[in-house]
Amino acid sequence: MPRNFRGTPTASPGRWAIVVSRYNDSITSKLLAGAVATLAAAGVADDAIDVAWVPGAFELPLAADRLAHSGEYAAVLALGAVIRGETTHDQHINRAVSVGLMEAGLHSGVPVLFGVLTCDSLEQAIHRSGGNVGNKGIECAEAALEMVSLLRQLP
Ligand code: INI
Repeated sequence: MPRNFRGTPTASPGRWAIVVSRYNDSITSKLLAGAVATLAAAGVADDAIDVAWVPGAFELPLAADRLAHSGEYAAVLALGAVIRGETTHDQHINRAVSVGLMEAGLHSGVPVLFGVLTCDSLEQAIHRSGGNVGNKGIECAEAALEMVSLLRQLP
């Protein structure tokens, strides 16, 4: 019988960091509320959550990398909302942010979660921040809980 490892969406001991972007803050504040409520529902105490605000999504990886390498956090959740404009600006941001966040996780060994909306319109972002397509902040917190739990089981 193969040995199976599977994380559970329950609170593991430790502190939790959330990096959130101020750009499109009408959206990112909802992602943040969803993430905090999900961690709290899993049993994470309010004062075990630290929130760091950055100007825009492009700045998420640097702050996430610093927090992940600090040794103080079980996981780092990165929340942002990039909305396509008339130019390719969003593509450059999205590529840099997704790679930067992945690298922060791989290099630190701490789960760094990608809770960044990459939308064609504000309407899409509204739907994904507590509207009819869910809330990416909730998903991000659930994935963080599961990954912390999984990594604590893995050899
Ligand atoms: N930052 C975002 O978080 N979302 C966006 O939609 C966005 N757009 O469209 O420009 C955005 N730009 C700012 C960027 O993240 C940096 O803060 C800025 O370029 C300074 O480095």
